[in-house]
Amino acid sequence: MPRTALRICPLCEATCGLALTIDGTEVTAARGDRDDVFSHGFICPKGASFGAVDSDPDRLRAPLVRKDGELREAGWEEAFDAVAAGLRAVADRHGPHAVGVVLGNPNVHTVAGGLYPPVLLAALGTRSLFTASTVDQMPKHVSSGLLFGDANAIPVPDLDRTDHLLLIGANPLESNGSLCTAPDFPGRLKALRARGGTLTVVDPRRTRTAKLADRHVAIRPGTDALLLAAMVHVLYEEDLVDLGDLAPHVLGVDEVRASVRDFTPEAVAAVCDVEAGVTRALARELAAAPTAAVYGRIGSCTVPHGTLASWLVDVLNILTGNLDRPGGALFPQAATDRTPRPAGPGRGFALGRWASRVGGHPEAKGELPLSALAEEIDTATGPGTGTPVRALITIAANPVLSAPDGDRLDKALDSLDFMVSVDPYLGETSRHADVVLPPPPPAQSPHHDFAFNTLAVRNQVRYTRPAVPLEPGRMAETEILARLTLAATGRHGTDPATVDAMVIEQTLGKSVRDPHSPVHGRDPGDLAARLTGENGPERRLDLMLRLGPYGDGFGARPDGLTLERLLAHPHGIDLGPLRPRLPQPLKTRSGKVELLPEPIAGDLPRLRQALAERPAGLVLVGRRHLRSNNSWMHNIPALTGGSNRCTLHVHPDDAGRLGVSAAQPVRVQGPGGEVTVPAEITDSVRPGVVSLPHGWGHDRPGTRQTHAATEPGVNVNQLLDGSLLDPLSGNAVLNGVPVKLVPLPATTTAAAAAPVPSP
Ligand SMILES: Nc1nc2c(c(=O)[nH]1)N[C@H]1C(S)=C(S)[C@@H](COP(=O)(O)OP(=O)(O)OC[C@H]3O[C@@H](n4cnc5c(=O)[nH]c(N)nc54)[C@H](O)[C@@H]3O)O[C@H]1N2
Ligand SMILES: Nc1nc2c(c(=O)[nH]1)N[C@H]1C(S)=C(S)[C@@H](COP(=O)(O)OP(=O)(O)OC[C@H]3O[C@@H](n4cnc5c(=O)[nH]c(N)nc54)[C@H](O)[C@@H]3O)O[C@H]1N2
Ligand code: SF4
Ligand SMILES: [Mo]
Repeated sequence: MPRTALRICPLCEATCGLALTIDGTEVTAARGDRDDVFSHGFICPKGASFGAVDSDPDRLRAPLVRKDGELREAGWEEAFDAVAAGLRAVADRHGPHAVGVVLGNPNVHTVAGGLYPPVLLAALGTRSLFTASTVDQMPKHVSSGLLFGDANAIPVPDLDRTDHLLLIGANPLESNGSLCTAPDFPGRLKALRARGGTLTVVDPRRTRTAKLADRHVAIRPGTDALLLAAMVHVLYEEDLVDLGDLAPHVLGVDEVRASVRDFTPEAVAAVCDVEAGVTRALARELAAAPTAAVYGRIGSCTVPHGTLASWLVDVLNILTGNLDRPGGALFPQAATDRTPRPAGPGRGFALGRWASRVGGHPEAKGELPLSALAEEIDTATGPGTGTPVRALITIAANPVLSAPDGDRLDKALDSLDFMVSVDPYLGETSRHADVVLPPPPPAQSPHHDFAFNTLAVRNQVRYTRPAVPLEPGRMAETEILARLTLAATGRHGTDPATVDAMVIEQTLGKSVRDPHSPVHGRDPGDLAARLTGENGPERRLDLMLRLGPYGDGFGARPDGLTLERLLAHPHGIDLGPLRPRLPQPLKTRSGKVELLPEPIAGDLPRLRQALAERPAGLVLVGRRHLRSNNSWMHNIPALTGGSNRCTLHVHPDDAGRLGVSAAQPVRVQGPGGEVTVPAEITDSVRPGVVSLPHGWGHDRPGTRQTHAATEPGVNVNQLLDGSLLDPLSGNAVLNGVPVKLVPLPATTTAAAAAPVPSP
């Protein structure tokens, strides 16, 4: 008899509740859970394909260990023996920084990724940490760190109550939203318009989101910081600055006025290709709206002035009094957040506490740029001290496709002394590993959104246990990461439960000493004994919930949250709309919002220089497709084909000028390399801009993603050489990259294309 099980979808940031139909151990259908307190039944094609994603026959079933150059199936004991030997040899010989760690995107979509990487990193003591954040949202972390003193204090647009939304470089109709967790983002945008609100979209492409907008501004890629600075200029010039209730919490309002003096709408018009009148209208509309929110995403972050653009997004929210008020942009409060401490000065946010060895890139949030991973492996000497990365741990990461210059990284990975990948697939990156540790498919894993609940448009909490028991021979990803931590740190063979016990003991030890904690002065041993849950990860979730802002404080607030209470609410618990929280979230040294932090002021001259730039030629931007997800979902037949293809979007004017016709192969040349790809002629890109999606290029030998290999596409990141970065955050520049096009004869296939001179 088929049964139903609930499971939060891990496939994008929207975190929809799914109702899975399960026959035996197989997921035969997935629909939206209508009773889910947050998603109310919404589902997209990826969620509807949960069963196909879960049962993909190419998923690895057992660990792989390299013997005589070949990866072969092995038992878990043997695999962890190899991990312990491989990692310890490098750490003992070359020191902790010679062991690198790469954390990829799916870590924010798993319980394991939320709980164990911090323990692993603390145990390793390595500074060689690289994550997907530096090809994504690091500029936002840096600007939040500088403005609010906390890199994770990211204001979220109050989608359901705002009167005016200004959306910059985001396409939630395809992506379903990012750094703004909102199941049915499209429906929420439609509701905004239906209640008389306005939607403005700034994007070089006329996306499905742009088509929904009242106004679409097709800006020249990479120039948003100039547009936003000009909007700030207009607010001052036309006396539209009005902080309202925020005023007592903000320092630096006059300093910002002076800092944007040069950025008049007229001065930025030619660079941005946005008429001065439009820029003024954008600023006036923002100031006039009863409530408004400015929200920027990928197109505002993965550009040369990513941190400045991210900063200006919040400067606009602040100067119009929209930060921290309903209908504006607010700080969510998740159930597993730490108990809020009383407001007051904090330790502030430090940037560049150390630098990368070869390129001298400053760390941000303890991370080095993913763009610099290859050089940290393949370059023996550099201005910094220390040794190259000789061993690598990758968890849920595929940087060979997602980071700049995969060919160089490919070679670098081959030269490592040892590499271990925690990954369900033998993919472009994991194929280099000496040991691959495959996590179980999602139906066999629990789910809770540690990260996304801190970015959600409504406070709520949900937890789903595995929908299907672990298959024989499988190991939970939580246990894989606990064992990996032990193996990497010389405690191989220890019971993995000791990792959770240690975290619980340390957390409780700190809490009972903290006068602001609800458990101040209590006995940590007694508290630990009260934790419920079937296993270590569940007890840790119980601990976080009970110590959190809605928690029962182990009896201090008897009606508060516990894991038991959450389990009694399988569709989740609604914790209400976002509420104003300032000044509590601020952790700057002043205890205020610091509107013009020194590193930002120091980067403004670079933006001033950009006023004079007039890029001739074509620039490249990316795009996402609703039925795709970064680099690992092209192996699911139900999610590929149709318009989900790796083609180069070219505007008809450019196609005419260059002699490119539909479906014709075109060689695209960038600073780091070239790819050959079929053209798709469409006026959805503005003239002067071409667009290629990322995550393709599944034609490397040694992978096992059979369906993906039949339509491999090309790796857009091969056009980059990794040298283009936003200097403050180390974020890769992935959009607005200059490229050249060479049309090739229609019969040319990508593999057979021979070099021809550039025009
Ligand atoms: N040109 C260009 N490049 C981009 C982007 C862009 O817009 N343009 N976007 C960037 C962004 S925003 C991001 S986040 C990065 C993403 O880049 P990565 O962080 O490298 O993420 P993915 O490409 O999604 O690859 C995820 C890996 O995790 C594995 N995986 C899937 N599920 C699980 C699981 O449950 N557990 C484990 N352990 N592994 C799992 C997959 O098999 C795959 O190997 O790409 C970036 N690259
Ligand atoms: N279907 C699907 N959903 C996903 C993903 C996926 O791969 N597929 N990936 C997930 C991940 S990891 C993330 S981070 C999010 C990202 O979520 P979004 O930020 O919404 O990502 P995109 O859809 O790439 O939208 C970025 C938009 O920026 C535009 N753009 C490019 N350059 C510029 C510029 O210089 N200025 C401006 N103003 N716009 C520019 C592009 O044309 C594009 O439409 O999506 C997540 N959801
Ligand atoms: S929108 Fe995202 S979370 Fe919701 S069903 Fe689709 S992939 Fe899953
Ligand atoms: Mo991302």
